[in-house]
Amino acid sequence: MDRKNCSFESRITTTNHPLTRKLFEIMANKKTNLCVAADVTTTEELVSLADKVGPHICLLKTHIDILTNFSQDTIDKLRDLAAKHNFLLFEDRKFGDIGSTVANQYSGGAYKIVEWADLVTVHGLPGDGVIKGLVSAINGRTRGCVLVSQMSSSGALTSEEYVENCSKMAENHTYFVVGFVSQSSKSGDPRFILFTPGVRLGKTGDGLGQQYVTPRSAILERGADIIIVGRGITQASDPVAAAKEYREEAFDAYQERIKH
Ligand code: 5IU
Repeated sequence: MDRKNCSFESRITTTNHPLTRKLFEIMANKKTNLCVAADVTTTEELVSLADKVGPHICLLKTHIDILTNFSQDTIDKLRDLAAKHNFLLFEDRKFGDIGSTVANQYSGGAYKIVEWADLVTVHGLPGDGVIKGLVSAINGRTRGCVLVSQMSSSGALTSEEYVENCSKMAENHTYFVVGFVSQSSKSGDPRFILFTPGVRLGKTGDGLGQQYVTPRSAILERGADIIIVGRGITQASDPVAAAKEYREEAFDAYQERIKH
């Protein structure tokens, strides 16, 4: 069973991870495989954007530390909107330290990420202690991580071997790892979700190393299950219209892929 030929519905039963299952269910029921990267810098903008694009997304990706006015209220509102529109919260923290440190970064500090983010990103670089450290901080909550196995930026140091080793790490920790942030599909394992950033219509880069492909190319050529779109939506003159456009293009490409 190759991941790329399977519907999201049919992949639900391939995994016991409650968040992988939930995400497949949301994608299948809402008919969306769009994740918006909500890279805005105030709570007001974040909450307003999440409410507007909420009906069109399966996942909202945040960089919570770029907010200038973060507070518990930010989290209360985000969680309410996630429940209202049925999407998950995904903090792109890219944990990349020893287990003991990431456990503190996950559960403590100003952001207490473990209390509100369903999913977080993690670098495999430190070895699997990074995963064990995060898991030690969960305390019975339903949480998961996405391993960054390749980056979209030019000159990224993620070699083929690194990508392979991230796949092995994921296979050893399926109780926590939901999938990969990647630019290509190495694993055909239907349990793992492939998230692909660096997606934008009408642009090939941002002048600071970001490299873009279209939603169709991400899904049909690179094997993405979920596309992650930031400025293509947040900086559009009409973010809701843009979200609809990316959503339709991405879901159509997914449907085309599973037909073959
Ligand atoms: N992001 C990437 N590339 C990566 C990883 C994460 O762009 O390889 I891992 C993040 C950075 C930003 C979003 O939050 O995804 C993409 O935003 P734009 O669509 O605005 O470029």
